Amino acid sequence: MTDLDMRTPGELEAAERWTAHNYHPLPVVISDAEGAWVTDVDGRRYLDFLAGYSALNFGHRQPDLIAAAHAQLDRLTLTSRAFVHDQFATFCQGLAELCGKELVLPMNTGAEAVETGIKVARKWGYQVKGVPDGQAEIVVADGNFHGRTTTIISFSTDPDARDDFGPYTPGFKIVPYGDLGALEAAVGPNTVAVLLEPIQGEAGVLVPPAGYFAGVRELCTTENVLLIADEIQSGLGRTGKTFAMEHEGVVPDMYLLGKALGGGIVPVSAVAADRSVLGVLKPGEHGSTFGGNPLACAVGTAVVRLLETGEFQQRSAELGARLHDGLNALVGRGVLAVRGRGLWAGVDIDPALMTGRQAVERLAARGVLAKDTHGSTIRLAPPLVVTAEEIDHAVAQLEAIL
Ligand code: IF1
Repeated sequence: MTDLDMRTPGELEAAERWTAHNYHPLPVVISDAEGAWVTDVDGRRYLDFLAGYSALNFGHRQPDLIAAAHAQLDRLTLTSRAFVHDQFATFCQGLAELCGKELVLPMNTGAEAVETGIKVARKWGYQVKGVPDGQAEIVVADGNFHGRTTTIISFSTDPDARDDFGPYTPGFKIVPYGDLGALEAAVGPNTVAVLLEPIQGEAGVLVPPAGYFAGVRELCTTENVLLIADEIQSGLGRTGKTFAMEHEGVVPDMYLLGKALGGGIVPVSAVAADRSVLGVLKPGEHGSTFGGNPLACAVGTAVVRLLETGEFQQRSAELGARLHDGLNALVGRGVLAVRGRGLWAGVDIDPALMTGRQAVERLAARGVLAKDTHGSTIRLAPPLVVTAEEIDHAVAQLEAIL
């Protein structure tokens, strides 16, 4: 029992009583938040170094985003796509231009963007590439995390995400992440797409070898295969660039976006691609009740405006260097390895010292919120509004628990 367990028993017990146990949350009950800080029901403050798994890149309740949401709430919140609304084109154009793509298809959750990308790639394969019907193959990487739907977990290599959810969707090949040779061997005449995270988040913030994605890009171009980048967690400033793929100098055929696109306020996700790809969809072939709703578009447009300045990307690059310098100073002093880019780090703690869960419990007791991934690895991903002093403070707490 850490002294965390003694806190806020009432709320914890009620949550435990009335919900399915598909999570094992830290015993922290949050009631307020602003910027990089959250406050629990007892008034204790924590630095948020998870940021909603990168859904809170702009910090809690970023003023421009909240203002956009408030204004839209007082005008119009939902029309369905049976009609158009006055926020729709502005959002889709702004996002398409941010991505350098011709079209955008708005959805809600990341998994929906991934599912949309899979469906579009398959239809493109049949109608444009000429793959025989029902034979489309998509290559993915082991250690992937792309969401929790039955098709997506069909190609997961994580037993917790996959076991007992069969029968599984066919049409996927799994290759080692970062292994270009294995990918080349897996691509065949029926391959319609390669689906990859530019940096694997859940796997422990794994950055592939330099040159890997340049090779993937060349392979996909040569073999007429769509390169789909799942930037749902890595994108929108997290790694110091608008898209993590930019570090590799690579432009994918399709961006899958989510999390921070909704500013930490509403679920907003999207697929961005050129007409030659997204143009395969005709009316009635795909959709969503809330996809592209007025509130989502108003917030999404405000997010695009924040990203257009380049300020958040710059902060992530500069402060990310400070974070990684601080973490690397702990290697050999309880930390085995540090990975990541920008304000995103995976930290392997010596298993002899503690598990990842124990580490994040001890960090929480010292006022820093983070999340373990697997084993003794924790991920650190603060909002991009975090200050240098707050980064130093968080690193100092990690040093203290080691
Ligand atoms: C949970 C993980 C992170 C994602 C990438 C698609 C999605 C995600 C690269 C789906 C979502 C979330 C899901 C959330 C925890 C979190 C997570 F631990 F599950 F794996 F971030 F690493 N592509 N990741 O990271 O987006 O449908 O959730 O909006 O399921 O516990 P979503």
